[in-house]
Amino acid sequence: MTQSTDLNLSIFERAKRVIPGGVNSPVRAFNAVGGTPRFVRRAQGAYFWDQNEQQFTDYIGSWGPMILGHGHPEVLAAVQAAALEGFSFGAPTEREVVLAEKILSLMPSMDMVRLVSSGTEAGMSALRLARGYTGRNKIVKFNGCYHGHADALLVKAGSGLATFGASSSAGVPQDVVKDTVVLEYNDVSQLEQAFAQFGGDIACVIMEPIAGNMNFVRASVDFTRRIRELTREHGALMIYDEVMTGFRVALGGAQSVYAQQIPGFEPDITVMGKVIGGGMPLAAFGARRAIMEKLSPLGPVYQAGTLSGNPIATACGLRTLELISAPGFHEALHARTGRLMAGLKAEADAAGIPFSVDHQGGLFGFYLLPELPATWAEVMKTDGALFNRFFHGMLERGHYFAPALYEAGFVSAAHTEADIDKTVQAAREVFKTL
Ligand code: KE4
Repeated sequence: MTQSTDLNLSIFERAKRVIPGGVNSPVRAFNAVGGTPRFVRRAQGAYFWDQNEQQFTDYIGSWGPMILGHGHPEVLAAVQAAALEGFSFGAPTEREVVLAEKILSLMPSMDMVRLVSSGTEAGMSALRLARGYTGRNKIVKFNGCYHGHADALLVKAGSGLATFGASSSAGVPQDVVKDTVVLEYNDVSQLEQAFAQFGGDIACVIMEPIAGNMNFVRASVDFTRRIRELTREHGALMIYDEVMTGFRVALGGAQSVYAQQIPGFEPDITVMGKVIGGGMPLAAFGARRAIMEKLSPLGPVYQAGTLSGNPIATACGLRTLELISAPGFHEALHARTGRLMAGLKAEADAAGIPFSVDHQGGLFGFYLLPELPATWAEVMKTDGALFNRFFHGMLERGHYFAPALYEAGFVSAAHTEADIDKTVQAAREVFKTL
């Protein structure tokens, strides 16, 4: 295809004149991998078609929401019916209650939940709630974990032990991040030192249970257990950011997976998003009643939103959660994702390419590394140029993976074994070119 006939390129040039970078979220710009982003014209099932009408097998699925695949007929019907009743009221609706009850039935660590419109909003609100509940200011996050772009969370790892983070974005004053401590993920000794140093001042520890923003790095059981023990011991709250993992790695989220290995495990606050909106703007955070009742209008922690609990988004999310609650849904999704991982690994091994894989339910990660990494620094040992050649080789053949080596991948219930096998076949060809 020549540059002049590439309709993605022409719309991208036009977009860049009116939208910063031509995109409404940075990762979409392909800056990490180079080349022209594919502008999606429409999507259905496991596929989308770009401006040139090229078909792609979609392993991003809107970064997680599209767990049923695009355009599931029953979800579509629910959205269409809701739209006919009205778009937004700024007043409570029954369906918000039904959705809240459904979420709580799937995650028993929570008694109450508040619906919002994005994962960022949910994470930001959860932090404020933890600070309001404990009366403390310090928060702990981990290098490589992303929890949305709220100011206090835009922090890069300081050098040395538990130094307070330095702002990672222009426009975020150092004063705003002075109470944010950044530690190494999976580093138990650093965690223990931080709590020994200022445990009594820590409001919360926020973590991704499986770090999908490092592609796919599992928190070790020991690390998870120590966070739970130390937060309890020092009166801090454990915030589990399940925006990506929630209802995707298992029906009960990552907390249900870790509870199998840590008897009685549950976080204090859970942050959710993506799947619970089914592709519409909807996210949430929840906790035990004693914590949630600190929230306005009951308590002193303010939190609000014009479109919170939007009636069309709740219809989309509720139908999605109902459908993925079907018996065996996540087991089948785990097996399907495993087929992809095993296939890619076998082809990489046959081609002598260093390759490691991991997955849980419909979330997966692969690394052009011989062993699975456990920290951000290890993830970044990946040969970026090699990854980019793999990414573009697959893209040219119509298989759409995350355009960055530190992003996760997503399989939906719409991906058939034949789809997976075609992707593996394409990888066989691409590995030979690396
Ligand atoms: P949103 O504000 O993008 O809805 O959610 C923020 C968020 C919070 N927590 C976790 C664990 C997340 O993964 C995210 C958002 N994930 C990215 C993908 N790495 C969304 C893609 C994007 O930023 O465009």
